[in-house]
Amino acid sequence: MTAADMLGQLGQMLLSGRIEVVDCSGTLGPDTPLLKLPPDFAKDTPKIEIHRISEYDQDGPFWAWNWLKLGEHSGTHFDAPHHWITGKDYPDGFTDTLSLQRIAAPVNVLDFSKECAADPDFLLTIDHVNAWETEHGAIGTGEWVVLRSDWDKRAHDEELFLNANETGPHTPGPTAEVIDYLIGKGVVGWGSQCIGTDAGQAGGMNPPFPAHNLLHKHNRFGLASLANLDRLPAKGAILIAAPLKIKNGTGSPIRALALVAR
Ligand code: 23J
Ligand code: MN
Repeated sequence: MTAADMLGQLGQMLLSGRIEVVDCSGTLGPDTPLLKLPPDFAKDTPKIEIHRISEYDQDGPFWAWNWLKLGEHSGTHFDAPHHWITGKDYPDGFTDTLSLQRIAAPVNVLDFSKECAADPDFLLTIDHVNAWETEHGAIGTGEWVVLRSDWDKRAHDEELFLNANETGPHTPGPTAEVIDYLIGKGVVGWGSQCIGTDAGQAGGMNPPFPAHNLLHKHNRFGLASLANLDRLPAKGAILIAAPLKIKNGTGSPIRALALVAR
């Protein structure tokens, strides 16, 4: 069968619903949880604002439209390599220059939601990934890898989502060793259902924020605040994570789409 035949079949399967488009994004709005940096860093990303321009009124009798105040790293979003100092020199490391061919790829969904429920500081190790690969199959070159923590079920409440106390945020994430291992496998990127790609306590790791540091150093991508990973199979879905084409952008909110066979 030719690629054109297969694409035609894909079209028919989308129309019939045999391939479902699963929404892996959360809602963007004033209540969307946002990262809070330690107070030694003065600037945080601003709260999202949605301002009405008009809604069939004297400012626009026949039309409704809004304008937004929105940080690049807000809600379900994409981290481009230029976001981190280790990835600053890639010409194709910005939202407007990265390769779109890379961002639509098979996705490996590592379900450690039970472990994350039992321990909010759960860290994914190489042993966890190796056990997952033995059960579900090898992670391949160019693929996405996402940690299913079911943290999206907390996203309605910023305090619950950030899960911070006097010792900082307590949310699951990867060890540096896992990120190195996945980079070695050639993955396109790593995704989390928490506020960022790194664990809450990742500032104290070596290197600090290993997902950010290592992924972007190797021109790989990050995805944060992913939703509905509980609706994806361990293997077999296609994830499309397309950032807005922001000029020199370091990241962007995304509408993350997963194509899933039903
Ligand atoms: C800025 C500084 C530190 C971090 C982040 C942003 C993120 O997690 C992000 O949204 O990329 S850790
Ligand atoms: Mn980010």
